[in-house]
Order: sequence, then structure tokens, then C-alpha cells
Amino acid sequence: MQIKTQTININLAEAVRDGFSKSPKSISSMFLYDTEGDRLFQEIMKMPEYYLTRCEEEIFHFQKEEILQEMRAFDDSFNLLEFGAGDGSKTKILLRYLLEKGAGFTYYPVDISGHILSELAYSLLEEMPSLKVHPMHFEYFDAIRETTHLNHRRNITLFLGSNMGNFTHEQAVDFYKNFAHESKAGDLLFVGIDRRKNPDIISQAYDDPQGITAAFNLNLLRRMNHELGAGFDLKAFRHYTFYEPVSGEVRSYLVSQRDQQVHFEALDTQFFFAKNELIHTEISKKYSPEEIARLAKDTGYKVVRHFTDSRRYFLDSLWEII
Ligand code: AVI
Repeated sequence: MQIKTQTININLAEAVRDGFSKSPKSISSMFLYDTEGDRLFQEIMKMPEYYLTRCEEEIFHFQKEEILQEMRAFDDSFNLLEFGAGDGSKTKILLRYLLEKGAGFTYYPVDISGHILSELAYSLLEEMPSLKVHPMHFEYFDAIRETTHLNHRRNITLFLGSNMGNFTHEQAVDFYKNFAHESKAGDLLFVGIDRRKNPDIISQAYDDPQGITAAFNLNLLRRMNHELGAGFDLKAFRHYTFYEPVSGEVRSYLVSQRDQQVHFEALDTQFFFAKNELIHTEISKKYSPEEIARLAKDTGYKVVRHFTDSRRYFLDSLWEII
């Protein structure tokens, strides 16, 4: 199986030069996912505090038939795309059911991590040998261009796991407008969204007592040491996160524990981090059903239906391009 790839248009060196010259310092959360970051995120998904994955699994497990009927997945052949496919654990529930029912489709998982994509491709080959798979190693915005004109068939695109929560509002609007603009009328988008809920439940999901989320965040510094010859002492930074219920945003930071100068061999430069200075690393936004409806309407979609779990913590929303 061949993985369609491109020189991913995101360069850690450039992101560091740019993000560390700003105030506050920041780095895009897309850099969290190297091999070690992929592994830690898989650990996060198993944590009791990180309810998101299990809620979406519950939706798929109990409502797969209705979801696929609503997508008209058994009517004609289609392309099943998935942006940010990761390890595909939830999607496999849908894939198995589609195969069982003899649906005509090809699966195109898209991910920014080549490592997790090849693991997914090989696990699918082993578990579902009859599945047609075309993995694509792309960043989201490039993936839109590459995948919206694959062939004459209808596209159904999955964007699960609250991946859109890692966009700012502006990025989300930009992404969905761009996607709608490139797509054909009648194409579908199925979006996994973490709902606003009791703030304590959300806070705990991003600050677990085992320190797995902290290790995931700090791994950014380890990655810079490894890939850019940076001299970060990981013990000199702490993971800090908080949920702000008015905006619905979890914000994650790394906090410098002392004044320190860090040299980057590959950049032939150094950056100064004052004691208590922040590096902003991630935003994980939570939405109400009303906010979702507004976003869909403003960016060119009709909401077909919402699917939610028994606790109403998570929501998968089916949108049609108009
Ligand atoms: C991948 N993304 C949707 C996760 C989230 O919930 O924002 C990443 C994550 N960050 C900390 N825990 C999980």
C-alpha cells in the first residue's frame, strides 16, 4: 500500500522562529504529534478523565446504523475521507459495519503524522483485508485541495474526536469556508465536537493526576531538542492548563520555572525565557449546539442531524454542503 504524501508545508524551525519572537511566545499544537506525541495522545485517550474518546465511541457503537443511513452510505458508492484520522479506533466501528453491509466505498485517511498513518494503514490491512484504503499524509488545508476532487463520487468526510476544537474561531471559519468552497453540493461532513459542560469535568480531562497530559505538552520541548538541537531542560518548564467557561476554551501552556537562555543549534540562535514566562501550546474549544448550528450556517452548510451520547457530553454533527 502506498501512502500519498507531500513535503508537508509546516516547518518546525520556521514555527519556532516565528512563535518565539512573539509575546506571549507560542507554537502551533500541530507540532505535538511526533512519534512520542502520538504515543502519549493514545495514552491520553485511555485515561478515565479524558471522556471525549469514549463518548464518541458510544455514539458510533449504538448509532452507527442511523448515522450511515442518514449519510445515505448504502445508496451509491462514495469516498470516505477522514481528516486527522489518527489511530482510527472509532472509525473502525463504522468501517466494519460498512463492509459487513456491502457498501461501495474507498477509505482515505488523512493525517499530519506519517507515523500514525502507516500504523493505521497496516492495522487496517490486517483487520479488514477487503477494505480499499488510500492513506494521505497531508496537513488539513492542503488536504482540502487534494481530496475534494478525487473522482466523480460523492465525498463523505469525517472530522472526528474534537479535532476542530484545536482551531481558533477564525481558523475554524476559514477551514469550513474553504472546505465548502472546494466541495460539491451534496457532499457531507461529519464533525465530532466536545460540548460545553460542567467546567470541572473539562478541567480534569486536561490536567490528569498521572501527568500524562503534562508529558504530552512537554514533549514539544523534547521534540525541539531532538529535531533542532535545542537545549531545553524539561524539568525547568511546567504544564499549565485552565478552562475558561465563558469562551469555552481550554488553554494550555508551558511555564518557564526560572530565567533561562536556550540555544537552538539548527537555528544558530537562542531564546530567553523569563521566570514564569508562558509558551502557549494549545487551545481545545468546547461548543454548544447553538454555536455549532451558527458556525455551520455561516460557513455554507445545512445541519442534517446531531448525534449525541447518553450523558450529552459529546456531539457528532452531520453537515451537508449547500
Ligand atoms: C487532538 N485534540 C482534539 C485533543 C484535545 O482534546 O484538544 C488533544 C489533547 N490535548 C490535551 N489532551 C488532548
